[in-house]
Amino acid sequence: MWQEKNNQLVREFSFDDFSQAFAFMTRVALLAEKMNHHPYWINVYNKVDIRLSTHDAGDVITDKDRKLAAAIDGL
Ligand code: H2B
Repeated sequence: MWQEKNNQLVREFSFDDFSQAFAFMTRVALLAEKMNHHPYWINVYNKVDIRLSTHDAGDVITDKDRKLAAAIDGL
């Protein structure tokens, strides 16, 4: 589940392999573009570590982050 850490909504996703992780990232990227809200993320092989905050609001968690997190969970 998503956790609040250092003014970021964070969650780590694990997949079977890199291909699945990257496919997930592609879907998140399309969501992010649609919502005009973009993730900070780190991908290493089958793991995708996502950290959401709103830069425009001074790098804090806003409703935009909560909505993107919910949309990612809905994929
Ligand atoms: N993504 C995130 N995570 N935070 C923002 O403040 C933000 C963004 N701002 N995506 C958007 C784009 C802004 O820079 C554009 C100009 O709308």
